[in-house]
Amino acid sequence: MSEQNLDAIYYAVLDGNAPMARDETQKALDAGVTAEAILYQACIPAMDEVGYQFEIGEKFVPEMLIAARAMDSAMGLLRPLLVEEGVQQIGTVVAGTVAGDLHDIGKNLVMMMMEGAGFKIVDLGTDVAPQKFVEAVKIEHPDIVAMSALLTTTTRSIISTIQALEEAGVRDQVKIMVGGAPITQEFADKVGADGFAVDAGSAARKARELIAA
Ligand code: B1M
Repeated sequence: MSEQNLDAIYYAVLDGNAPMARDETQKALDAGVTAEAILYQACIPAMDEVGYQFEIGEKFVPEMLIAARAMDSAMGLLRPLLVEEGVQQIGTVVAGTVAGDLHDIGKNLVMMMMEGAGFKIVDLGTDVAPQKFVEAVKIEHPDIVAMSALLTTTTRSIISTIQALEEAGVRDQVKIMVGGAPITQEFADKVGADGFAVDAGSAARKARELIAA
């Protein structure tokens, strides 16, 4: 039964059918499938397939967008289940998708998992200019600045944001975490970030490690 549930969610997200994605997610939860299984075995693989079909010219930007909306409708049900409630706050994270980049699904997942790990999250949204990160650091005094980039071209914005933090004299007050599909450990090391993670679960673990260090 759970395989069938997961397949139905996968195809609902792939086809960009938001009501079906939500209904099938509810059915799967009622059938005892975990929120984590739905996220990692249906929703994320469906978005990967959307990306692949975009690459080979079988899907276009509007279809990516409606798939993202379908995933978001499933996330409406999964979000509260993935975030543990009542966790003691262990630090503050200022998070955003860097300048020029509008992708926010991955960032939102990362924030959700970090929130579940006990962090207060200050979400700056998408297309966040370097100066906006700087201002947020000055106002919020976070432990971590988390930057997400999904486009090869916007990895440059990570570099300019780190430069802006250095120029403002606040770089050493925070740990910097970077992530997103084009980001690697090698890139993180090269730009002088303190942490990198491949997915939302390991991002939350890394954030805890960074503030414990
Ligand atoms: Co875009 N897009 N897109 N897109 N899009 C990609 C990223 C792409 C790989 C598709 C492809 O060609 N296969 C490609 C980038 C190629 C490249 O540069 N290497 C691409 C492109 C080209 C574009 C446009 C340029 C298309 C165009 O207009 N011609 C355009 C750019 C707009 C802009 O940003 N300025 C564009 C637009 C869009 C939409 C707006 C239509 C939509 C985004 C909607 C939204 O986010 N609200 C969209 C989508 C949906 C995608 C794909 C299909 C899915 C992205 C996603 O949500 N994945 C994507 C293909 C793909 O990823 N397979 C694609 C699911 C999500 C859970 O994964 O975001 O990787 P991800 O996040 C993961 C990890 O990366 C990691 O953890 C997350 C959860 O596990 N992670 C971190 C992320 N941030 C982290 C931070 C951390 C640690 C880990 O620490 C701080």
